[in-house]
Amino acid sequence: MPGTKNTPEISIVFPCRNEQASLAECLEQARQAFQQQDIQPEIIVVDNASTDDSPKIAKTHGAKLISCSRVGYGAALHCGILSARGKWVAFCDADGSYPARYFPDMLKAAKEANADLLLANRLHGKILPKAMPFLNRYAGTPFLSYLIRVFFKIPVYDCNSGMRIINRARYVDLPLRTAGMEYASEMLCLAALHHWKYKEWILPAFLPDTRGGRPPHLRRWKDGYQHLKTILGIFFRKVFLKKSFLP
Ligand SMILES: Nc1nc2c(ncn2[C@@H]2O[C@H](COP(=O)(O)OP(=O)(O)O)[C@@H](O)[C@H]2O)c(=O)[nH]1
Ligand SMILES: [Mg+2]
Repeated sequence: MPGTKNTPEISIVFPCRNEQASLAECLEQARQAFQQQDIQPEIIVVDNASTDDSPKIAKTHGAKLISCSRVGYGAALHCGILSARGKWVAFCDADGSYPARYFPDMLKAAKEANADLLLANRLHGKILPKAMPFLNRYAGTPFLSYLIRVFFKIPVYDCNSGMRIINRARYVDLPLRTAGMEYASEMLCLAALHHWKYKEWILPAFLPDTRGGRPPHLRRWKDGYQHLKTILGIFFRKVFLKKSFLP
């Protein structure tokens, strides 16, 4: 059976900060979807800053709870992925916006394509009303994705998608530095420089989050600027400072 306790076929990492309203459903969806395929995933919740019941919920639902000394979306994911043991590592938000039940389909697609990184593209799939702000959907994400395509020659069309599957063995070589939301773009730029096999998979449905009343972690302008700075910064260091970014 793929995915024994010691060597899981896949680990699933949920970065989590105050997601008590949605976390349990994410964990159960992921587990049940893989159980139907007879796969036992390792499930990890990285929670370093919650003030609500998220850590308790993670434990109750059998997830491995990890803390990370650096705060931020990127820092949390980086800690979680490095501590994962699966051959593949999948991750998505714990706010209910990405249906975790699609992970087995993504794993199948990643294997078929022999991909190092498979990204769930939301913009080419169905986006339910209120799931994504207008500016993010029609301006920010398409523009940043365009820059990554042009500068790094990798077919990225939804650089802000937080639902991905990666080959863990290759991940450890990426010189990732960012701790915030811009980690999403940094990973793509570095994956291109490391000649990863990159594939996008169309997400059938991107949903309005179910995080209840908590305010969003994403600050549109500040985080958008950080994405831009990260993309241009890597490009500048590569082209003008001749940095290789390879191990
Ligand atoms: N552990 C941890 N998780 C975080 C942090 N910031 C955001 N997250 C989680 O990262 C995911 C993405 O954040 P979210 O607010 O949904 O961002 P958005 O989807 O870009 O609006 C969610 O599951 C958050 O709970 C953080 O500082 N630490
Ligand atoms: Mg989210």
